[in-house]
Amino acid sequence: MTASPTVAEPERSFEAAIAADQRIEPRDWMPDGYRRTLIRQIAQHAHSEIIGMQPEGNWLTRSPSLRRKAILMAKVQDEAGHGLYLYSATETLGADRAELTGMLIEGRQKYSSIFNYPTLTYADVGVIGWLVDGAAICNQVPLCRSSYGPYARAMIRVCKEESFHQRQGFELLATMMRGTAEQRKMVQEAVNRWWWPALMMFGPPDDRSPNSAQSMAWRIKRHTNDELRQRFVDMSVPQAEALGVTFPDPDLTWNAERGSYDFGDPDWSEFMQVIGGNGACNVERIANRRAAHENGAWVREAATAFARRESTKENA
Ligand code: FAQ
Repeated sequence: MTASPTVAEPERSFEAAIAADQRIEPRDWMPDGYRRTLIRQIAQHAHSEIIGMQPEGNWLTRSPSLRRKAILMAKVQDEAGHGLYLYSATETLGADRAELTGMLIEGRQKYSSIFNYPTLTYADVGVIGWLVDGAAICNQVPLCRSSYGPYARAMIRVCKEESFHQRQGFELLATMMRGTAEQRKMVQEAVNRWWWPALMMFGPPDDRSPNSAQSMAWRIKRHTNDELRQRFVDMSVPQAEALGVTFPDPDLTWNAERGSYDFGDPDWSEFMQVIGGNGACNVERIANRRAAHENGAWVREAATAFARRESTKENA
């Protein structure tokens, strides 16, 4: 990149690092907009992991066997861990975790649309693992190459764990598909309900995505929303065939010329409703998160008091 005489040295170094595909680290100078965009995206991602514990958590007490319960418990705990790494990544940018949680429960920051849909049957647990974690992996593997070091590094472990989640979902569904006609019907109905919301996880179409161009230029995002959505459709169709289920999209057809599947348009007005707070479960999800936050106040106060006492002892 040619250095402009009007651009100050720190900005030049930042632009050169981005152009050379190097990582930006917390101690490096960065434009305010870059910092703000990262805090927005990483905080929304962290909130999604934490709110995302609720739909599957709904089935913890009703898992059909001890094995399934242990697997589901481990998965839900992993999601909590992902939220914590991500909140830590926002702290390296100067954000305050308590403030971010405050913004979530006051509805001033978003979380993924997908977690505002209900989990009606046990097959939903399998479909969330297969399709929702599958979409999350598709979106997050490229984020392992995101330009901001702490975010990119957090994504490596997150993706490894999501990949276990995806396989457990597929294995659960494969087991149900080998079961009774009623179980197969339950799986197909769950796929029908989750397919379109899973496609919406990738965000609005590129021509209606206000943040994509700048995030791509800063190499925070490495692919556009539509590119990743297409990748997800292409990877999911053969998996659906292996399972013996279909997707509820009459326009889904192989396009030999493009070497990809053509597919229909999700209902973007539904997406706007859901991210505007009017999905089936938005109110319940936030009420639960708010209650957990309030019920945990004494734990945070006790931990803070303990840490203060220990540091006084050390300094004495
Ligand atoms: N839901 O201009 P763009 C998981 C918002 S983790 C809600 O395209 P951007 C693990 C967007 O924020 C799932 N809001 O935005 C798990 C923006 O609003 P703002 C979460 C959405 O940021 C599995 C506006 O629309 N993953 O599933 C959504 O460039 C199972 C305009 O959109 C991540 O967060 C949506 N789906 O691209 C856990 C990955 N889409 O802020 C439990 C990291 C868009 O201007 C169980 N994030 N919006 O008011 C990203 O890759 C990006 O932020 C996108 C959106 C691709 C989500």
